[in-house]
Amino acid sequence: MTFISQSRRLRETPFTSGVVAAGVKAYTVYNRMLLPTVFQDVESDYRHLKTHVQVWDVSVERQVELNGPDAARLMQMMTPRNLSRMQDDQCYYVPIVDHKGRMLNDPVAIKHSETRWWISIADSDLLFWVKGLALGAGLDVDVFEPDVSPLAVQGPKADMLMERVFGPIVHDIRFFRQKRLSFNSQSFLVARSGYSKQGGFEIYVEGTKNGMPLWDTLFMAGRDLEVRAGCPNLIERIEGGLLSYGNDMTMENTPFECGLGKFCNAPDDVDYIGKSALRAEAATGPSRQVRAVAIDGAPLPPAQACWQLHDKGTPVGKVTSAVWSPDIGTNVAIAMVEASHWDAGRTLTVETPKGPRAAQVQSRFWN
Ligand code: THG
Repeated sequence: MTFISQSRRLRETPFTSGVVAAGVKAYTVYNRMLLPTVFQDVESDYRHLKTHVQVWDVSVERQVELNGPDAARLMQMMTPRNLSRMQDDQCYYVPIVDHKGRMLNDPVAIKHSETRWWISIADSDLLFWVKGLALGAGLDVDVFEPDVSPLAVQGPKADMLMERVFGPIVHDIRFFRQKRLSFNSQSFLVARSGYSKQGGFEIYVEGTKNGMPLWDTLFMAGRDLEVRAGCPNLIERIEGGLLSYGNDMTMENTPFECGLGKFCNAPDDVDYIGKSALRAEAATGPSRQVRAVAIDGAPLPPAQACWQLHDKGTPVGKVTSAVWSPDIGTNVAIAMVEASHWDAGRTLTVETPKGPRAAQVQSRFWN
């Protein structure tokens, strides 16, 4: 057993004391911060998430704020998703691509107004790209990381818990919409979103000092709901097909390869970085794409590196995330599969740390 040394570079979050008191057992590093990955064990965390309600410290979802007259223009420059009809209370899942149409990040964009946006980033240093674009294009916009830390409330009882803390207004927040709700003498942006398929909210906590009072209130209010500290769950997110930047996609992949083609919908008259590359790929279709894959046999350990997929020795892709699912009763996986072999029902072979296994390409994920 080895440990990660703490230092200023590996940042604490406003909720670190709560996470530690709740008995966090493992972390990963994400945006140079600690992201909890296990509280009890991955399977009991999973069962609890699907049954009750959890509070997650997802401060690692750092915000890049765009603030100024050119904010909306800068936002549309960076994504192939059509932002022209986005309302001031909406959140959009947006591919962010480079000039070759390759994924730099897959964040959630939050629109406060035409002149103020947050980009809630996945694990890559998007701030540098955004600052560089604003400077290079001579745009009138400030780009910075504000003191904002998302706290997610996820699970079937999330609405009940949130109502107790913020009032019945929470029921009026639709999927991927947000409202500003008051708590003590503050107000926080609250969205119906989160990195699980169990439903719930994300509270964008502004001000580090405001973190623990909200955390403590949620736990007190949710005692009889069996609220627990939790975190994005590997089993639940693979079943649901929620992609993880750096794992299931990298800077090598395009949005079409990631199955995010439906978010490449900007009309012809809108310009954005990577447009010509993405239009060319839209015409031919991608040569490989993300697929749900079921892997036969006994429970597999989580994938630490890609596992090669092949068809009688011919390489046809790779498994990028995999884990045993107690509910499905098989190993569930996310893979990047070549077009020649991506049809549902195909049986391939995957080279796992436990040896070769049969792997069936699925028509969709498991939710
Ligand atoms: N919430 C917020 N920020 C985030 C994440 C989040 N930043 C990092 C990471 N997660 C970004 N990646 C994702 C991946 C999937 C989703 C959100 C962010 C997601 N997808 C839904 C789905 O696939 O069913 C809905 C997508 C849609 O239809 O718009 O929620 O979780 N704040």
